[in-house]
Amino acid sequence: MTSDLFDSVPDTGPAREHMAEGAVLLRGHARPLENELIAALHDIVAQAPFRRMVTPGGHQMSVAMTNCGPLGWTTDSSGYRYVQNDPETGKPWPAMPPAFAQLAERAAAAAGFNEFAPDACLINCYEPGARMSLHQDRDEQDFDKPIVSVSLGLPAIFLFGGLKRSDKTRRFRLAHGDVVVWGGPSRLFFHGVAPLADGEHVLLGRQRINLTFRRAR
Ligand SMILES: O=C(O)CCC(=O)C(=O)O
Ligand SMILES: [Mn+2]
Repeated sequence: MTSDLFDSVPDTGPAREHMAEGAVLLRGHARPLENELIAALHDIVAQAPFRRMVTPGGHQMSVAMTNCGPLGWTTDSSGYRYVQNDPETGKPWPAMPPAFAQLAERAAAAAGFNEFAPDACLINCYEPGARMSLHQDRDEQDFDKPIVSVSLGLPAIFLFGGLKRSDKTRRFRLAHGDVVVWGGPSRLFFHGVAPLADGEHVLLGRQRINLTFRRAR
C-alpha cells in the first residue's frame, strides 16, 4: 500500500511555484545538468577567477563573482556596467558553455518567455555569511527579456519584493538545481539573498553558486 501521509507531505514543495505575475520558481529544473554545469564552471573559474568586487560606494561585496559570455557585469568605483573583457586579466570573459545557454533558454521558455538568448552570465559564489542586499537588475539596455537565475550547492533564502524597495519581501528557499525566472511585470522587482547558512553540499562543498543569465544589450 502506498502511504497517503508521505504522498501529501512532499519535502521539496511543488515543482513549479508561482511567485508573482511573470515570476516562477522551477524546482530542480537544473538538476539533470548538474555534472555538466559544474564541470563547465571549473573551466570558467580557471580562466576568470572569482573576485570580490567593490561597489561605487566603496564597499567590498561579500559575494565573489566572475562571468562568462560576450558580456560580463562588473562594478568598481566608477559604477556598475557590462564589459567585454575581464578587468582582472584584460582578456575576453570565457565563452558561455552550451549547457549554460541551453538551460537558460529552456527555463525561460518553461516560464513563458520564448527566444531568450542571454549575452551575459554573472556567476556568484557565496560562502557562509555572504549575502546580497535588496536591489533591482537594471544595468541592461532594456527590460523586455527575463532574468534566469540558477542555484547550485548550499541552499539560500531568496528575498523577492516588488517594484519599490519598501515593498514587503517574501522568502523563498532555493536549493541545488532550482531555477527562478522573473520578467514582464516583475522584471524590475527588488530581490536579494539572506546571509548564507553554513553547511556542506555533496557536490560543491561549503558554498552556493548562482548563475544569473541576462540579455544585457
Ligand atoms: O544569488 C542569487 O540568487 C541572486 C543574484 C542576483 O540577484 C544578482 O546577481 O543580481
Ligand atoms: Mn539581481
